[in-house]
Amino acid sequence: MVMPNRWRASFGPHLLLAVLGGAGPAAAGPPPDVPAAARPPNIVFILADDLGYGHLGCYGQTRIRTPRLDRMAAEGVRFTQVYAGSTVCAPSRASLMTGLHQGHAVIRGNSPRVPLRAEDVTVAEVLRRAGYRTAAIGKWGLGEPGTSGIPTRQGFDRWFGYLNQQHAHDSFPDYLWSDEQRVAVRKGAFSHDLFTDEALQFVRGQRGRPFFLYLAYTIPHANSTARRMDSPGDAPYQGEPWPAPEKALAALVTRMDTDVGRLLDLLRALGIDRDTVVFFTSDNGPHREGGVDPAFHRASGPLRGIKRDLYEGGIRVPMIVRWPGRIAAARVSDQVWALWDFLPTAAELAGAAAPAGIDGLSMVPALLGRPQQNHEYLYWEFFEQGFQQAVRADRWKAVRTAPGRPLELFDLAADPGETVELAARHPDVAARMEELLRTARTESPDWPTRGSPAGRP
Ligand SMILES: [Ca+2]
Repeated sequence: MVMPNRWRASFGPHLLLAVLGGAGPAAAGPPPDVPAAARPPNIVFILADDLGYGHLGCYGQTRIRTPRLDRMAAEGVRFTQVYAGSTVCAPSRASLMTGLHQGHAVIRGNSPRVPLRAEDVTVAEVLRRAGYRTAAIGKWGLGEPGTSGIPTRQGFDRWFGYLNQQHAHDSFPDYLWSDEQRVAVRKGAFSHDLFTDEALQFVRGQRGRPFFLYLAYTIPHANSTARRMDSPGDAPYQGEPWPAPEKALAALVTRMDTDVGRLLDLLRALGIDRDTVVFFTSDNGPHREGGVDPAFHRASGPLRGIKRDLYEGGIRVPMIVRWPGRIAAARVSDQVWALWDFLPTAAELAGAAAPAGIDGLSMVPALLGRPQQNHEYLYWEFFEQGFQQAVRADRWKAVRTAPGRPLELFDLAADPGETVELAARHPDVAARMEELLRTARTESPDWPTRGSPAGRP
C-alpha cells in the first residue's frame, strides 16, 4: 500500500524546500527523518558501460532481447536525444557526478588518472546533505585508493565495486572494494551479479530516509586487457550462428536487462515504485573491443561512429526514466540534454539547491512533460587521438577531429547520421559554432590542447 504523498500531490520542489526547513545544502549533516508525506522521491541511476544507442529493443534493436528495459520505457519516458558526458568512461562519469561539461570538468580523459578533488561537489554530496542515504555500486573510475576521489570521500555512505577502470575490465576479479576495504571475491563470481545482489540488498535495507542508488554496471564493456568478452555464458543466444564475441555481448545485455527488471520488481514489492525515480542510460557509445564488431548488432543504430568518436554514435545514448504516477507512460521525448544535467535534476527532485557555476540544467520539467528550458549549446572535447571538439546548438552539430582540420557541420534534424557536411553552405552557422568551440572551454593543466582550440594559430 503506497501512502499518499503530498509532494506528489501538490508540492513543487521549491515549496518542498520550505517544508524541509534546514534540509538544503547549507545544513550540516542529514536532517532527522521527515514525515513520509513530505519525503522527496528515492533516486536510482543505472549506468551501463559502452552500451550503444542501438543496443536496446526500444531503440530499434532487433536481435538482442531487452524486454524489461523495453517495458520500463513503456511505463515511463524514453529520450531520443540525450548525450553522454564524453565518448569514454572516466570523463563521462566526471561530468555525470559534477554537473560540468568537458570544457570545464576536472577529469577530461581516462589517462592521466586524475581523481576528483575534495572541493568538487558531486550529486551524492548534494543529495546526502538533503537527507538522502547514498550508495555507489559497480565501476567508479574517478579516484584511486587513498585519493580524494574515492566514493566514500565524494558523498557516498556506501560503496562496493571497482575503483580502477583497468581493474573493471576483469569481470571475474580476485577482489573488489567495499567502502574503504579491499575484500576477496569468491573464485568464479561474476562481478555484475555481485553488484545486482548488493543493489537489491541496499534497497531492501532502506527505511525512513529517501535513498540515492548509483548502480554503475560494467556491461557490455569488453575485457580490453585480455582482448575478449568476459561472460558467464551465451544464453539465450547459444544456438545463434553468430561470432562468439557477438553472442557474449548479446547475452550480457540481456542479463543486465533481466537484472534491471529484478530491481524494478523489488521496488514494486516494497511498495515504493511510485516513490522512486529510476534512470537508465549509458556512459558512451559502443566499443570495437574484445573481438566485437559494432556493425554486427548495429550497435549505434542509425548514428555515425562509436566510442572514442565525437560523432553522434560515440556520445548519443539511450535514456529511459520511470516514475509511476508522475511520469506519463509510453512517452517519447526529443528533448536535448546530457549527463551533466543529472546533478541539477536530482537536486530539484530532492528539493535541494544545485551548486553555483555548473553547466547542467534541471530536466525535471522535461521528465514531467512540462515546458523545459533548453541549453544554448552542448559541448565535448576529447584528447586520446589528438585534440577533438564537438558542439551541438539547436539542430546544428559541429565536429573538429583535430586542430587545424576543417570544421564539419551537420544538420541533425535533417541528417541525424551526419552524412552531409554543410559548413560551406552555412558559413554563418559555421562561424557561430567556431565561436562556441573557442568560448565553451577553459584550459586544463592535466589535458593540454597542444595547439590552440578550434585550430586557430
Ligand atoms: Ca564506457
